[in-house]
Amino acid sequence: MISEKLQNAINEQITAEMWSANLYLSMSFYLQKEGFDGFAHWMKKQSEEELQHAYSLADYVMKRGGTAKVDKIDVVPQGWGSLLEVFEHVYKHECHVSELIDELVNIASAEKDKASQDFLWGYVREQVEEEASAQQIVDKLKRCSDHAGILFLDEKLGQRQ
Ligand code: OFO
Repeated sequence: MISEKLQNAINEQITAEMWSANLYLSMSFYLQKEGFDGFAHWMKKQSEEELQHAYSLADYVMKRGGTAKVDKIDVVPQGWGSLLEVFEHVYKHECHVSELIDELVNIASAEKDKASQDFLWGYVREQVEEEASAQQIVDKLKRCSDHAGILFLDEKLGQRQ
């Protein structure tokens, strides 16, 4: 059985994951409007992934005999100054989420809940990948010296499954 403290902390993370899903959906709409269909597609997939994270956290809480909850989701930003600014924001946000997940592991550890630590380590590992992929896109965008490079990247990111 999951402790109430960890259950509540994971429930907060469910809300945070749903906020992330909305953030990325908002970014996807912005990118689509700016004509970057591939970047918009990538971002929509990212939004879907965040929802999956929320679902899987909720499933875990329930599997451990707890109660999963969705709280109020705050509004997300609606506009950015450039393509690079969007992806710098993604990278910064993922670093922030990594800190939130680390804190969940700390709570599970303080509660001596081995199963939850094991489950949450999966999220820690996934954050490493998410930070890296956002950083890679930022780096590539910084290296694009012309419009052709950006269109090439747009085409590539549009292929995300
Ligand atoms: Fe939910 O993984 Fe990123 O934020």
